[in-house]
Amino acid sequence: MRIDIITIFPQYLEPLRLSVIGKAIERGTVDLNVHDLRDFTHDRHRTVDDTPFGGGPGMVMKPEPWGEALDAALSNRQADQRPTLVLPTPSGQRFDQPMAAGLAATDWLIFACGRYEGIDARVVEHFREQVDVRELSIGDYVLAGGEAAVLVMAEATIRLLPGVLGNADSAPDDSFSPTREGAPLEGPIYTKPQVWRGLEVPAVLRSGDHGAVADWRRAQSVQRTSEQRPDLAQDDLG
Ligand code: 6GU
Repeated sequence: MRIDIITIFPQYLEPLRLSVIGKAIERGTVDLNVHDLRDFTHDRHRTVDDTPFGGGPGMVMKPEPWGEALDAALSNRQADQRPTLVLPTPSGQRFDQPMAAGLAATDWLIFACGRYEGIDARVVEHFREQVDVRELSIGDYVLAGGEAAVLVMAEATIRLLPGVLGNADSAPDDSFSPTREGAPLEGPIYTKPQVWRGLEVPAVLRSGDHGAVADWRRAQSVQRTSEQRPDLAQDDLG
């Protein structure tokens, strides 16, 4: 999968080069290209923002650098390629696990990180012809810019690509995995030692009875979901 990220803070995205996501980039599972929006300005101050038409507080990102940056990212594409352009914004649709899976099923993502009050709306209007546009939010709170949200969405997406996770942390059991019907949250987990500071690992997990272990985990998961996320609980489950 190819991923382009356009930002005025390229260093903000460097954490993607760490750990399991970083390995996916090194192996070539992901072709990550981070672009500095200011490289597409032409004035001495490398200006990317201006005051809003109609008045109001804050600044708006100018369309010209975005137009050039997106033209550059889209250059040399094949006629049959239609990338998905993700615009992180608190006024977008809520990003969730099925959306991560949807993004992981595409072969080219472009993330456009806005700062200030946002990007001039004509940029999306113009590029809709060439890309599938998704305006996405990671939750109901306001960040200073899209970069932190792109770290979140890119990591959630990349870890779902084939070969990115080892067997040790498999995706099918994850919280929110579609296989966890009605009880999406994972319950408690334990490792050695069997007793730590007087606290014992639940006996069922050491019983060797796989059916009993599965039943116990399911019950824990149902309980956790109803306690922590009543909005996700399906109240007809044991
Ligand atoms: Cl995607 N961007 C910004 N700036 N703030 C957010 C967000 C995104 N999602 C939640 N808050």
